[in-house]
Amino acid sequence: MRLLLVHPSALMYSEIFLRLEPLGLERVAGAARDAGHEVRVLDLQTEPPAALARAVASFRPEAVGVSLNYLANIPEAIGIAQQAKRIVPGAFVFFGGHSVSFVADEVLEQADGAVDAVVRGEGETAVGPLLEAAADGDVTAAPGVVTREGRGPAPRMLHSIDSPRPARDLLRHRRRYFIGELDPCASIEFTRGCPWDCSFCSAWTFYGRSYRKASPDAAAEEMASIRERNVFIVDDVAFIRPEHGDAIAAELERRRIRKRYYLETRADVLLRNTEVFERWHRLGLKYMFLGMEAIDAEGLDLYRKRISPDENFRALRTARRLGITVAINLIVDPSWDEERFRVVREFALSVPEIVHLTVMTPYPGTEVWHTESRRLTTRDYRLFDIQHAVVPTTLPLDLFYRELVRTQAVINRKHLGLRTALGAARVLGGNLVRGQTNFARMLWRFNDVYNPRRQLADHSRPVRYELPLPRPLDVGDRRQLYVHTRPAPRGTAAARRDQQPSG
Ligand code: B12
Ligand code: SF4
Repeated sequence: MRLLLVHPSALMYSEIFLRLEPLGLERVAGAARDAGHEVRVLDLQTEPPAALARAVASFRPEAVGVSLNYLANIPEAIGIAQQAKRIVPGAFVFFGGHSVSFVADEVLEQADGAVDAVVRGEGETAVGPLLEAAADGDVTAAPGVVTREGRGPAPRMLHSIDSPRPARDLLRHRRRYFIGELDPCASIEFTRGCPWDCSFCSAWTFYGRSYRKASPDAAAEEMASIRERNVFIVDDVAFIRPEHGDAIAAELERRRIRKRYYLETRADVLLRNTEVFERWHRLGLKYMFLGMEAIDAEGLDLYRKRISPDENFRALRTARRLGITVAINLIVDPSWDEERFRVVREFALSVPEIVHLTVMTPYPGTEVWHTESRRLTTRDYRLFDIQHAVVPTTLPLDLFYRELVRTQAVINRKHLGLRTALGAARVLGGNLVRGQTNFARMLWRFNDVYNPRRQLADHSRPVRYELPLPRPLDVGDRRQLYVHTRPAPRGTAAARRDQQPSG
């Protein structure tokens, strides 16, 4: 089949800091290609919206798949589906990805016939059977598939994440992916899933708390095949198992691969496995993202982070000692008042790290989605981007945004202070010489994008598609939140049920 895979455009607020390759979609493309299909990928993060109509009209795809990791992209994705159907009415249109897996039935209803199916869970195992079934005219029995007729069998999990390889060669503008000064930057996955269970996060519910590791040899082979000098490691928490991080490092050392790396981890993992981070620093690890979430014990307990403020601060000292630059994330609670914002500004100015702020947002697929007692003030998908308040704020909303942007601006200015600006100028010079302008543009765009009036005005846009309301759910039974559940032992009633249509 001719398959066109599409990634929606980037969310404005994230594009300031980074724009990364759509690794999940590339892996789905790799699996479809391995199954013998002719595949093209269109990434609207790096192409203008008009590229979609051109691609559909020239390629005449028989199937169009859209990646929906982000709730905020759902209205745009429905528009993509409608446009594809208008140009090629017979095309089979399907959605897949992290967020849409939690709201599949509702999105199918909202798309009103423009979307034929939604795939829940991992796409590599689903895409082959799905396209085969689509060619036969009935997809209802394909694993992980939801149609307006109901749900097919449970989604299947990849046994090993070593393959398929992401089809990186199908992306046309690889030089447009970057994160901060790592420009251009590719992405890679060493592990999949997270064993923790933070209440605001859906990484663990998507994979049913499972955790899989790529083999060190396959990880190093893939790294060797990456042309970019910079690599973002997408794992939710890097190097939970130090022996795995060490084994990959050993393979990279053996192959003499040197790149510059950016990764995400937890403070307790950094403290426990400091040696492996030290070794990776020697290999080129430059930046690390630590989801600290809160600066006090009360906040950390609230998010069930299972970590103490002391561990967080010790981790920062450790990273500084290793010479790794840290970006910290803090969750802004809509209940914050001016005093709370002031305390956070003071904290941000007192540490040398880069500080990011994200607004606490209950998402489908998270525990807080079902337990958060504050009512939603909006159900506009586009505002669920963790830069908008979607539950009542203690401050009037305009003041909340003023304080939020003021805090972000203070932090931004800190990073553009004289010493940093000189450092940035050096990096910029190097990047511009190599023709990389992503980082330069990002530095000057802050005030265009972060603007309290604009953020407030976003709440008054006409709303066409609304997020469904949370269903009451007993979160005592975790499996109810999962997209993937680990396969039940063979021969049991649960195993037989897994093979049956679930809708
Ligand atoms: C890397 C990453 C990013 C990258 C995105 C790179 C890109 N363009 O894809 C960056 C850093 C830019 C990013 C930004 C944001 N992210 Co992010 N991100 C992740 C992260 C850590 C890993 C994603 C990844 O690459 N995984 C590896 C690949 C192989 O898996 P995958 O993408 O999920 O793809 C698989 C399936 O989803 C599915 N699939 C995917 N696409 C398709 C398409 C089809 C057709 C099919 C059939 C299947 C399918 O199959 C794939 C293979 O199994 C996830 C957490 C997670 N564990 O998933 C959060 C996550 C997806 N991000 C999240 C959020 C909130 C954001 C931001 C809004 C805010 C922020 N500051 O983080 C921004 C907005 C991005 C935007 N739209 O512009 C949330 C999503 C919440 C939600 N419900 O919307 C997550 C779940 C983190 C979390 N724990 O809450 N993110
Ligand atoms: S926030 Fe991080 S540690 Fe917590 S469940 Fe999500 S990915 Fe895991």
